[in-house]
Amino acid sequence: MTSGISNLKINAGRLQRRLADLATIGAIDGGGCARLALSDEDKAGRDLVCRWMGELGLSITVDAIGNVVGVRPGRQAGPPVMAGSHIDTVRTGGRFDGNLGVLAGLEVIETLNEAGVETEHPLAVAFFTNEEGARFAPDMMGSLVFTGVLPLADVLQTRGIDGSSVGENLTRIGYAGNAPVPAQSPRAYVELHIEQGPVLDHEGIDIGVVESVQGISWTEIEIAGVSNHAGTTPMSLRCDAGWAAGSIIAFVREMAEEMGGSQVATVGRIEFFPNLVNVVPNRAVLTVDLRNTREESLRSAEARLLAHVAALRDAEKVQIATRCLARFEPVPFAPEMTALVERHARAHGLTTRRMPSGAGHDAQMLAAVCPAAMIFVPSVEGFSHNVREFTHPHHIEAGANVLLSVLCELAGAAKPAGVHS
Ligand code: HGY
Ligand code: MN
Ligand code: MN
Repeated sequence: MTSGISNLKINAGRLQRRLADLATIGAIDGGGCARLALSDEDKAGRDLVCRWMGELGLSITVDAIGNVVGVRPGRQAGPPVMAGSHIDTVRTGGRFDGNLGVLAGLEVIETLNEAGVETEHPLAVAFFTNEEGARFAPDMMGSLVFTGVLPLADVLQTRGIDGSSVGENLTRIGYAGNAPVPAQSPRAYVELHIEQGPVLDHEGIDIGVVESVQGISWTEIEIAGVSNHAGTTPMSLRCDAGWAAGSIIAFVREMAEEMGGSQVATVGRIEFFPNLVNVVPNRAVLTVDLRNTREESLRSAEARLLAHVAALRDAEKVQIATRCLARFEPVPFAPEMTALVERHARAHGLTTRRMPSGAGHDAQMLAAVCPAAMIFVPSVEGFSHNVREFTHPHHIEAGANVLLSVLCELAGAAKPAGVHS
């Protein structure tokens, strides 16, 4: 058990400096980051975090899908207690989404190194490839391969929104590693992450104890109509792919509002062809992101979307093809892991509330192979996937200290006899 370390605290300034340094890579106006998975910016971010891992004495492995794990040995060999998240971002990313979980993990390692604290079990810090799924679907791609859910060969062939493949980009950035996948399961996995929603901030709560991650359904819809002259084609003779796309956008919005509860719906990506002011579009490609904390409600939303698509085919005489990009059922975290997070947060004198995660996370995939937990810290006004993403420094420090003590308990940290600081 942990002994002589109860007053151990992370170095908040050092963590803030690492967050700021990493945020300079792929920096965009407004203080955010754009490091799409497997881009040159992602490579530069990976190189920096790997350098930090090396400086902390971690032994670094890169697996065949580019997941990177740095391990600090314990007194025993065996599977590590792992902290982790991701360092790829969306195109309008903030500086905390994913990055906080990885850099707070490094901060825990450095704090233990400085204090001469040993652990019974090895400790690891990981970042997983392509958590966002914005360039290559699905999201959580790296952790899905790490845990054996997705076969590597299929994933390497996946083509992204720019037409290039995961495999060619992974090789291009030099992160097609040789560590095997699926990987050995960690002993436990803990992910510190910003909430990315407004709840903790609005309620003035310090720590979110994440009980589950809601279900996710991503569908790409391709509509084929007939291009025609915008001025001469009577409305009754149109097969307008653009109008059909607009109908879907309106439908999913109204459906989510009518369903209520946790149901959300987003059309985030859309393309028209030929995308010209005076031509009726003959092709539209759009994505629909549906989420719900309840699987049966999510299935109902999916069925209603497909029924609307079927009706559109007939009404507008267009062809419509749908392709599933990602589909994950809601994932509960083990009660003993949520209780552990809650107990440590309260021991730090922090306020807590239990809650689901609206966003997807690598932790939901790790939960299938080991005890997993998430620690949320507030996002000011709930902004995320937006350069306005912000978490107050005192919440960053609080979250990292909760991560520290949770990891110390899971890994059996103790000061060796005679070490005093
Ligand atoms: O889409 C998500 O929830 C995550 O940001 N990948
Ligand atoms: Mn994230
Ligand atoms: Mn994200």
